[in-house]
Amino acid sequence: MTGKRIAAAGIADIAAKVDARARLSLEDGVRLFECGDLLAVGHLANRERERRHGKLTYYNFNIRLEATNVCVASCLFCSFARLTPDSPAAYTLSLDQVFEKLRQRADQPLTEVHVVNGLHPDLPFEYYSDMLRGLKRIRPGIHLKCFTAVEIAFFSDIYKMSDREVLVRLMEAGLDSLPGGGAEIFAPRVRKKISHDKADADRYLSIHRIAHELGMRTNVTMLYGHIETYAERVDHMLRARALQDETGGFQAFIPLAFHPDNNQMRKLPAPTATDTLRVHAVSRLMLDNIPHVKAFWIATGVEVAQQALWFGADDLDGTVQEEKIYHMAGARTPETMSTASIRRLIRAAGREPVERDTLYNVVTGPEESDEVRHRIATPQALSASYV
Ligand code: V47
Repeated sequence: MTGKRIAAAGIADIAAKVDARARLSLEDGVRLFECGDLLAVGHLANRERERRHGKLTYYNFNIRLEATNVCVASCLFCSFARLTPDSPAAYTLSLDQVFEKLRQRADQPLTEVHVVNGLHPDLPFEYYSDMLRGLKRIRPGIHLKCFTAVEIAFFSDIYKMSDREVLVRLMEAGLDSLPGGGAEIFAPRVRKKISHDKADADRYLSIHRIAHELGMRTNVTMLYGHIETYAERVDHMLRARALQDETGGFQAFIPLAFHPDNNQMRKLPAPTATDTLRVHAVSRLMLDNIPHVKAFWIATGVEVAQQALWFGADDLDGTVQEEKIYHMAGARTPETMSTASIRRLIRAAGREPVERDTLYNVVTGPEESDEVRHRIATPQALSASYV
């Protein structure tokens, strides 16, 4: 793309800042959202993506476990939560049922278990610590990325511990990192409306700060496409960037597209594909200190996730294998993708697939044949997967 087109798009000064490795401001971020030429914004983001990662695109071999959907919080965007244990469709798995989900995957070369739950008012702390211990007993080498900062805050409040104490005790039980969920939009105007009764932005960020101090890596998400303004999106990114300046502990920024089915914001339209591409691009440009931007294919849709690999994203998350939060909110993506399908989609987008573990160590590079690592995947697992 020529400098002429960037200039015609009105973002030549922002391009010059990016080239000079100067930081973009709130106003720059808003202008990138308002810019009429999406491809010009995407071009700048892609340059930054390629400067960091070339053509490489990361994914991992993981499973998602949602042990309970009972949740005392009443977030307007949520289609997953049930307020009380006796609400219709409320569920809480026994620890044996949780363990069985991992045992069933004994034949798969998984590297990560990602656990997210509702805020259940009646379970003992041991439910969570024994869950971690049991998962590690079944697969000692597996990385446990469990419990959002919002869950950690809830544990501190109901079990009467400090946030640090909760994190230390869960780490002793096997916790390896925190996922990025629960961030939503940090700006108080939005947060008060869409999720007024859970940890606020300062608490979320403080828990991530403590996790980083304790040596854990974490992710940070942003739920977009509902009532937030462009300035509130950029403000969210800047708050994540500021904490990253302090700690360096965030690995990935993950924009999460709002899904409107079966929740209290169902009258709102879902964000469009172009908005999704732009959010990934602006994230890449604003977050100069966070190494990875993830296009979570469950949330964006598979096809848009592929395009996002040219708009700043360098990661697609993983095989996932069972997903409730998005599918209860109307996602039409499959619930799982085989690693062979993920690698094929990445190659079809003109990128090079790299299987990583949670900490971005390379498990399988682009050059290795798909059969090498996945020959032990069962035929059932492959035929149940996407395409
Ligand atoms: O915090 C809930 C979001 C998050 C809806 O860290 C919704 O690697 C859209 O955080 N429409 C949980 N989004 C998922 C999450 C995540 C996903 C992938 C990777 C990682 C990671 C973390 O899902 C919640 C909330 O922000 N969410 N309901 C909805 N209707």
